[in-house]
Amino acid sequence: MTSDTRKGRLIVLSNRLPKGDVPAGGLIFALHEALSGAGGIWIGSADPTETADDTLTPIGSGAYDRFTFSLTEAEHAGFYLGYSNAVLWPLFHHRSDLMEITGDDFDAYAAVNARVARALAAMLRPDDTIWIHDYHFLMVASELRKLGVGNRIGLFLHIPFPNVTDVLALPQANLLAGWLAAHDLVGLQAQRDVSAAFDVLRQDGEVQILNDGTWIRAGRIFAIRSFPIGIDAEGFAKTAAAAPTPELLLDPRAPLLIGVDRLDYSKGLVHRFEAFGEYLARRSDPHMRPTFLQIAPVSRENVAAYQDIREELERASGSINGAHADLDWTPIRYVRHHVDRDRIAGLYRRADVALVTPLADGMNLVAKEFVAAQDVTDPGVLVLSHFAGAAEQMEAALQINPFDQGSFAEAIDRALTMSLEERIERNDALRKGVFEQDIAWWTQTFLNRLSSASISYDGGAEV
Ligand code: ADQ
Repeated sequence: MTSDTRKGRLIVLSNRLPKGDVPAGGLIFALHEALSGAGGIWIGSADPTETADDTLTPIGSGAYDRFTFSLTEAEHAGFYLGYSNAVLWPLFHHRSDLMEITGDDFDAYAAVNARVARALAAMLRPDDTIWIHDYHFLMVASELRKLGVGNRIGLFLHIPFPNVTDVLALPQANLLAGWLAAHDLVGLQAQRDVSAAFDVLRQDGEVQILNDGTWIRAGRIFAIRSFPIGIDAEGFAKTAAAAPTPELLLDPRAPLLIGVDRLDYSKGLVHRFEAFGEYLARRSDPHMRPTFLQIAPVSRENVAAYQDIREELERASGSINGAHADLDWTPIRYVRHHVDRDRIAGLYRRADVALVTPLADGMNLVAKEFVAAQDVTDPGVLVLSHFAGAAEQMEAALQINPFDQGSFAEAIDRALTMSLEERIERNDALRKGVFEQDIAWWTQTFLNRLSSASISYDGGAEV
């Protein structure tokens, strides 16, 4: 891994930021490390209050300083629950049918983005680098440019990029190219996202592609590339190896499948439950009685589409268990609360199969965590959807189409009956990628690319 070549402070903007101890592993820890290296600032959102203004509130300092920007309850509803999570999130996950478009929500989004930009501009030094995270802040860079800020600005989008026809469903579709072009570097998870972004940019009359593959709009050159996010593979592997055997009240030899997701319609949970039901109905070995443990804590409960998915899932698990359960066997165990990382790591290691089968997902870190957690001498099998960004890197997984229930069910059967030799071969190949392109690799690759004087092109991807 190359070291960070950036000069000056790093300023990170993300909706969430650590308000207390920084958790080991994961994105938050990687950003904490990057900030600790050169010193810098981390800005995130405060809990909503009655009034809001342009000042940033310090919430802690050390190797770097942490601040929050303020927002009112109404802005939280419009900026966060509304435009971010009920417009951009469904749109970028190819679910424009779930968008709840209101002009007020966009106004709140624009106002919060503009306020964050003003607050940021007031503290900037000329050699600071700004790293913006995710869809909550698509307009911050263009607001900063309007204020005359010439600093390097990078954006990393953790979710998929919508295709060109999806984007037409956004009332602000004509503004998107301008928002992107205000950055120096836009990082996306997968090469397919880069292709989608290129298609969208080509629709904009003012954007031109340059010979080196960068883009120019209104005199500004910018680049769009993929930087597939990784995990703290070493740390996670150690946690999994040290985790106590999970208390599942299962026969230790009974096959266990696991799913770990936020409860979100993009994660394909209903399709997954139904495919497992179909597998049970026509499994090759009727004596095999596997248990599928799905951990899916509720998220974004104030957005209507999230209440619907919760009800659908409860119906699906009830009917599958109703059809197949026995006195000593519950085929689906559905846990709706948060489970500690250590226990999740131990469950991954105990599991024979992981079902990571989203309908759309930027990357999906669970796929990588499952691989890192395995015992290399007797590993489990990763069943992975083509629609997770991780599918581009994880070719050795058993890849499936979650919309095709029959072949999905067959893949579950195949995973549960796979030979030790094939499991080891696949796991070794997956492990190599997960350990080489880990979270530290991702942070450094993005920041080095952002700081390099001439952003060059060699195919649109870092891999
Ligand atoms: P998420 O949609 O949150 O992230 P994911 O990548 O799977 O999805 O990350 C979830 C993280 O939370 C994992 O570390 C997982 O272990 C943990 N987690 C999930 N369910 C949990 C549970 N029930 N209990 C405890 N922990 C749980 C977004 C994008 C992804 C992208 C990431 C990072 O949607 O596509 O991979 O950001 O860029």
